[in-house]
Amino acid sequence: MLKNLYYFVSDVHLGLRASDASQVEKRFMGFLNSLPENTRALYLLGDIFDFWYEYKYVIPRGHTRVLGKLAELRDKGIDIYFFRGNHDIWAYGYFEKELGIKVLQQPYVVDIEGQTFCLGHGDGLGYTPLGFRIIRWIFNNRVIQALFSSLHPRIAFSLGYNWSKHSRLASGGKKSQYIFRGEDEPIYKYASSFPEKVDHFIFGHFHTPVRMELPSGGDMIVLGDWVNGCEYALYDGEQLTFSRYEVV
Ligand SMILES: [Mn+2]
Repeated sequence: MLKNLYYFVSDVHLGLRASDASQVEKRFMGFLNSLPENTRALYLLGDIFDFWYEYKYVIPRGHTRVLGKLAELRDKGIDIYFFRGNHDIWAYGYFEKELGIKVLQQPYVVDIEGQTFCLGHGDGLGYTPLGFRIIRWIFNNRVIQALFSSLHPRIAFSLGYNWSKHSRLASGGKKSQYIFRGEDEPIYKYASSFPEKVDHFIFGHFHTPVRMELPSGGDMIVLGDWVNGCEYALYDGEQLTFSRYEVV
């Protein structure tokens, strides 16, 4: 009897303007095509798209192969879960209705075959500086979203792609917006002081592949991105492994 497999990825940043977007899509497609028959679920932990903005009747061009593949995986009975990242907050129902993907809210605590997982994109968990909280409020504000939706897509997407590029290059480093400060990182403190017993925390967002033991005895995986490393986590009902997808 084959084990059920559960995969976790984040920060693919499909459509990224600053690098070769088609290479990122190719790598991610290679990964999706490599998922074995006994895959039970795929968890997409945010920022799968570098900028996703969805209108009532219109979705962004591009990403065709990935969207088709996700639909195919769903049709084969594989569960797919999606967390909005800070680059793809604006998913309003297309993933659920068109692809049958379940959109989840972080922090999402779930028991998978006897072990407890806490999942999310990871931004805004734990201490968040005021500036970021204001941005998060603006991005999640319904009235501002409605105003943004009234812009012509040529303008809206030009703003979106510029924001996305800027946010990535903002605080140092061409590769990532973030420097992960290990145990000083608010997300580590968040996981360490989580009120429930959790075996595994898995987050994205920081573009820094790292696995840390927690004082509680559990552990925390921060996934990397698919522009650089292509990391994924895999749980087989017993072990949780953290690997790099090797392009074949
Ligand atoms: Mn992010």
